[in-house]
Amino acid sequence: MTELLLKYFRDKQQKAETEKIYDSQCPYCSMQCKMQLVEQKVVSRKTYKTIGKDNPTSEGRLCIKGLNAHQHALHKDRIKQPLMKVNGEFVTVSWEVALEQIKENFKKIQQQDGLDALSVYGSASITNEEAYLLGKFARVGLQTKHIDYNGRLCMGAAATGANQTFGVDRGFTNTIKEIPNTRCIILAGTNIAECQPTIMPYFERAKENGAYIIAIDPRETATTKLADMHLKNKPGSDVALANGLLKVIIENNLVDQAFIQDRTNGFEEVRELVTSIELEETAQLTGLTVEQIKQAATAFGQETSGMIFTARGIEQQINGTAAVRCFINILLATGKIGKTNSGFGAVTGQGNGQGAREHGQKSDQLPGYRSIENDEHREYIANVWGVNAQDLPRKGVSAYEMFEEIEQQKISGMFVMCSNPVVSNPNANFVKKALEQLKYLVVVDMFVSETAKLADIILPASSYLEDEGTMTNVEGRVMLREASFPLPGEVRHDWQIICDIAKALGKEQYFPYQSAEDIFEELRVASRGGRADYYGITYNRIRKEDGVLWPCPDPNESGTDRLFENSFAHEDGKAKMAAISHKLKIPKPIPSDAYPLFLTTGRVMSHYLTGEQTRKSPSLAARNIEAFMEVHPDTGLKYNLKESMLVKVESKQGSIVVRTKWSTTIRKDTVFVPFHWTESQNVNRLVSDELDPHCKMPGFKVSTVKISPVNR
Ligand SMILES: Nc1nc2c(c(=O)[nH]1)N[C@H]1C(S)=C(S)[C@@H](COP(=O)(O)OP(=O)(O)OC[C@H]3O[C@@H](n4cnc5c(=O)[nH]c(N)nc54)[C@H](O)[C@@H]3O)O[C@H]1N2
Ligand SMILES: Nc1nc2c(c(=O)[nH]1)N[C@H]1C(S)=C(S)[C@@H](COP(=O)(O)OP(=O)(O)OC[C@H]3O[C@@H](n4cnc5c(=O)[nH]c(N)nc54)[C@H](O)[C@@H]3O)O[C@H]1N2
Ligand code: SF4
Ligand SMILES: [Mo]
Repeated sequence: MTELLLKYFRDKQQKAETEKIYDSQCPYCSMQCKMQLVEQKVVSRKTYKTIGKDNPTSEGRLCIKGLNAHQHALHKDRIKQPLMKVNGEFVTVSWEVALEQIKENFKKIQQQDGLDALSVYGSASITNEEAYLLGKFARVGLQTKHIDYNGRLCMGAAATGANQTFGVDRGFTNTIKEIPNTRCIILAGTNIAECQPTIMPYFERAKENGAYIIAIDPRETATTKLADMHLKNKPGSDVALANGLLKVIIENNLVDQAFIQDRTNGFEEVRELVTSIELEETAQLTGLTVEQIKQAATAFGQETSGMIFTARGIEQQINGTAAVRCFINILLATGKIGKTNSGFGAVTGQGNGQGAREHGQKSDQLPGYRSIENDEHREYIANVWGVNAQDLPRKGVSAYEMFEEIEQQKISGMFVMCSNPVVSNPNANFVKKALEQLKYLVVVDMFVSETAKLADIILPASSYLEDEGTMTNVEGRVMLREASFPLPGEVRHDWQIICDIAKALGKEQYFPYQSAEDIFEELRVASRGGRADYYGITYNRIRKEDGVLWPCPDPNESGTDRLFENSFAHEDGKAKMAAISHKLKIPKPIPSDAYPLFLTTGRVMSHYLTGEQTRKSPSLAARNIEAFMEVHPDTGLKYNLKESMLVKVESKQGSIVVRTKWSTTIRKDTVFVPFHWTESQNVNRLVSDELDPHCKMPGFKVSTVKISPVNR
């Protein structure tokens, strides 16, 4: 061997000796891409990079957010000790002191204001084990009815729509692997190219195989560019559009009579409603042409297979549940569900947006998707938890409504875990005031977020690199996030923090866990027999099978790839179609002289939700350093704006200042602002407090605003 080769192998060996690899899953979206953090030690300096790891869903891919996720997790601003507010300043304290203060304040509030005066605000970015435990903590540890979570603002409408229609809510009815083989795809209010980037190859393959893709979005996005047809509808007009599409399908006899007969209820009412609509009215409501509506409907109706995907674009509306149901009506009428290559997909948002909506964080829910108002369900869970069913609280209120209850002095203490509600809730100015009004606020976070700033105490939580547990991904596949990176400072896992507080409150016997797996073992039993049944799933099984799709009631049988092949989950086995008009009791905002433009909100590729994490990542922050308002130049000029200048955006609720960004492809009556920034760039200062009556989803996607230049 030559000297050169020898040197090469020596170097390589040395490198290997100083390289460590840590498994994890991306902390961001529902794709839950598997990844590895590679730590290299060169002399005494450690460097890090993230690489993808093969798995059935993301197939080893990562997007830019995943590739740079370690930058925030390893950031110097991570809090590593509890922080207590003393005279308006945060000081570091020991866990002992922190837990003692929490105990004292929680007990005082319970004695003075009653058990329901304490509230819990949870998250769909924590593991299944933690989401489950947080629900138990509220009901057994604190004995309060007040618990809800950020998923209310996310998957609320999709979940309610699916539950009402199918009787069960697993985001995708089919596995992701079927997408490339379907013939026609409707993407309704979803920007997968920027929000679930590693899913894109499935859709690209579908297109290569000849599928016709229809995208519905008021803006042109990287996703609508993939589509064969882009329906650039007015914000908030999706119910009208779905009903119009179904009218054309029915009148052109593109329905599946046998399927309707055998598998559904309610078709007659739906037929009556939609056929009574004039397409000219649909065109006027949606801002599309009759021709476009006919073309889209026929394209979908005439194909032998098809899939419809919805996301927040149609769901974050005060009739979001209705929009979901009306799009599912199209699948049911054409018999395109419960079959190979045909089905529905509500594209889940957060990393554990699916699992965290199943096991009891919702105000009206118990584990396994059980109902807190159902006596049998209460009895079953009380038994698993070793408490009396009578002692379990009843249902509480939704996420945003908890802030209203603070104002009404029904809630005086709050425990926030893994969420930043000051930035993510509608009517943000009001939410901030409400939180300031609390007697006591505990925030568990990795950073001093906008919400954490208002806390009396901040507890340091572990990150995706450190915290092991299961996450249920976009497909409904339960995955095990292996994580073993050393905990920095005195950071603890969310589940440990819950157990520590429970112990301080004298409830230790109900929270005896030593590991995430211990909690999962209890979750399995608690979910057994429920709609989201995880009983058949174990850590070992997940490891062996690379994830298991729920429902999986039996350890000896496989999970469920495709739902509804023979029946739906309602008692009679049939799906419930719903005849819902676009007309609302409380109408949606429509542009007026005072507020002449639609405002819609959403995301950009490089940032995640309230931006608390991605703004800390230099590689991501560099791509979008600040908020902006996407506006058509014709509209901008009409309001005396120029490209890239500061603009004041005002609604009835409040105002913000951001920079203009010209777009020749957005509707001229609509502007768009992403919600990843805070303070004077927090677009939620403009969004109203109106909620969907069925699921309590805020109308993030439709506000009306006026815009004007900021004179300097
Ligand atoms: N990069 C990135 N990825 C993410 C996230 C992130 O913050 N950043 N968040 C994750 C989470 S939690 C979620 S919930 C998902 C969200 O994923 P998406 O729902 O796909 O994202 P959004 O940008 O909120 O909205 C989708 C699209 O809806 C369009 N839209 C707005 N109003 C309307 C309307 O009235 N009708 C219709 N048909 N469309 C409308 C918007 O223009 C936008 O392009 O993304 C997940 N992935
Ligand atoms: N205008 C507008 N508003 C919206 C939306 C919209 O489209 N438009 N979308 C809504 C949607 S879909 C969502 S999902 C919500 C999300 O809203 P939020 O839940 O408020 O958003 P995040 O930024 O994920 O907040 C998570 C916080 O927890 C911290 N954190 C991260 N990981 C962990 C962990 O493992 N443990 C703990 N304890 N803390 C952790 C982060 O630092 C961050 O401060 O926003 C909603 N708000
Ligand atoms: S953000 Fe989503 S698509 Fe991107 S790497 Fe993370 S999990 Fe995968
Ligand atoms: Mo979300």
